[in-house]
Amino acid sequence: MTILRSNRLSGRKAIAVLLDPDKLEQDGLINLLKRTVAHPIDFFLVGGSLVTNYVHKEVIETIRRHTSVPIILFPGNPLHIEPSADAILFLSLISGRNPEFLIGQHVIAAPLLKKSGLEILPTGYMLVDSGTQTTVSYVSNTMPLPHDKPGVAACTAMAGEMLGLQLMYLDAGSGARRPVSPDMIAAVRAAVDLPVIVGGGINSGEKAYEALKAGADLIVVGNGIEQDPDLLPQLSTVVQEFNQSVVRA
Ligand code: 1GP
Repeated sequence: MTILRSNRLSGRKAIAVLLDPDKLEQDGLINLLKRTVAHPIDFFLVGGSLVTNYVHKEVIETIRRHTSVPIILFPGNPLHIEPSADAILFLSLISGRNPEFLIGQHVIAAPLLKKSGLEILPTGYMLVDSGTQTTVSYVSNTMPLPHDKPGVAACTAMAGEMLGLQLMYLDAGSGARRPVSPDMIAAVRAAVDLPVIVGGGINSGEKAYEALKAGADLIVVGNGIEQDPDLLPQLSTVVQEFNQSVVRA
């Protein structure tokens, strides 16, 4: 995923659509995949905190049949490793203080990942309070970063970068009522030289624009597109417009 690093340097923006294998229904997925031809995206993220079916492989096969968009796993735990994807976000939950999600699960996953052939993307994962408790905060038994403390997020990201993490992911949580604030995105962007991923509650073109303008290099959208497939063209256009201005500059 060197593209993410070169995007960070060039100022180009990217969008990923998050597919939660638990919520997918085959016809809806195929329609969405077909629409990404006319309304391009950069990545599919596949995963969720709780996955209750053995469908990762099937979902990945379906994506491959219809598009050539790279597929990145967004795992909730080592059970979600599926070698047929392209890459995996190797998440260290640095907003929390639960050793299981900072290093414990990683030890369990490491030998399988080594054999998998997946590209490993060491990622500092920061949950940000969105007003209600999220599944991932509950399952990981961690407290999210306070919504209005961009300085704490910036210091957390700096420490993550110093530890060698290569991507930073600010996540307000799936279906968050309020996304990560532009102030926090800007503070993290200024604090590290790494690509910054932002997700959770981005369910309109305006929110996508705000996140990108504040400094997100990659936005992740799940629920918004699940609930309204017509959001895809809007979001794809917002990203393309940003990138046209980069080319012009
Ligand atoms: C959640 O960042 C992702 O982990 C996406 O969130 O489903 O709210 O878009 P949404």
